[in-house]
Amino acid sequence: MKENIKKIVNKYVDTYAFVSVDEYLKKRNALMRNDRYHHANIDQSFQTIITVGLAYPSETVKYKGKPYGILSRYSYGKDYHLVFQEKLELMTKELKQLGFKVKAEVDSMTIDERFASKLSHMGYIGKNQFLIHPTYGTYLYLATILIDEKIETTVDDVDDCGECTICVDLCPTNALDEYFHMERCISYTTQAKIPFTSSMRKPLKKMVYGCDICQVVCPKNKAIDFHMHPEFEPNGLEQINLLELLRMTNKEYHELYHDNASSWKGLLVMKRNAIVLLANQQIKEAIPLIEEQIKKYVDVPWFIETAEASLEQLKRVE
Ligand code: B12
Ligand code: SF4
Ligand code: SF4
Repeated sequence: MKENIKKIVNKYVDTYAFVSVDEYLKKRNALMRNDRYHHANIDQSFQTIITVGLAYPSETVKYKGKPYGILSRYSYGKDYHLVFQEKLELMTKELKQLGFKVKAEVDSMTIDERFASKLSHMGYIGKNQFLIHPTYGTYLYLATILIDEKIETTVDDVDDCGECTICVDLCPTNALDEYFHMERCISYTTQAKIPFTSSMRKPLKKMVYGCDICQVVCPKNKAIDFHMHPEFEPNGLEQINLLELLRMTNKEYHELYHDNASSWKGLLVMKRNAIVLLANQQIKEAIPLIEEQIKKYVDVPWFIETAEASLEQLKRVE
């Protein structure tokens, strides 16, 4: 039966591995962390988690210069949730035809995907917090498939970071010091509806959403650049004129970005980030546009606070 399951999964994803639900629950709950996966709860009838991965390219677009902002590499092209979802549906259908009960998810609300992938020996969790795969490095989207079949697993040796601390040393906000400080991570702040302090604004120079530094600097990613899925290639939306972004309406933004992974928090978050970048890029031409946005979103405190601070900064530029 394992061979039949492997044959199906292998058709749709670039890598996969297995871990028993029992082992996952025991080890995840033993972490004793106060997070949403602690005391993880999975339907008793499921016996195995199939961890699956889709590789995406590491190559980034050439920066056009000011007044542009770039998206993080993982959000180039079509939203990986949509790409994965289609494949998960096809796999689920075929596995169900074999008589299994199946539940497949990407960015699962029930399963900590990196932890499950690590336990399945798909790779190891690096100091940059990524699941690092021996072939695809960190450039791998993850998902999981629960199945009501016990599948024996073979354990391969996995790698580790050793003495390397490059990502920890080069993270611009010290988010990787000792443990992962989510609230310092640029990937988190550029998605969060919170006001930015000056130390949060300062490192935002050309990335308008997310951050790739701890992937780019990682030696485990050396020479890794797989172009296996055309959906994850640049489509022109990954580099944004920040002045145009400020002029955009919700409707215009949605039409352009509805199937891009960066759009899930909405236009206002992107506008807040754009304003911070425009101030750091010293684009004085943005002043009237920022003033207009402040008037328009006067009822949104996290937006106004950040926009006003950036405006002041920009007005001080000689
Ligand atoms: C919420 C979330 C975020 C949040 C918070 C991240 C966080 N706390 O981990 C934010 C917005 C910051 C974020 C950022 C990014 N994310 Co994210 N994110 C998630 C999501 C939806 C849940 C993660 C989560 O809450 N994990 C649980 C918390 C408690 O984990 P944790 O605090 O990191 O602790 C883990 C480790 O530190 C380790 N650990 C800690 N203590 C101990 C102790 C022991 C003894 C052991 C053994 C292990 C261990 O194990 C813990 C469990 O995994 C997952 C999808 C999913 N469902 O898993 C994607 C996911 C992790 N993200 C992903 C990506 C791509 C990113 C970004 C690269 C996006 C970007 N470029 O901007 C950045 C990377 C930042 C970074 N350096 O990690 C990918 C990672 C792929 C990979 N190969 O690893 C995932 C898996 C999405 C996917 N489906 O592909 N993310
Ligand atoms: S994504 Fe950027 S800010 Fe977040 S941990 Fe990595 S280097 Fe630091
Ligand atoms: S940069 Fe070094 S320490 Fe960080 S994840 Fe890569 S190998 Fe590990």
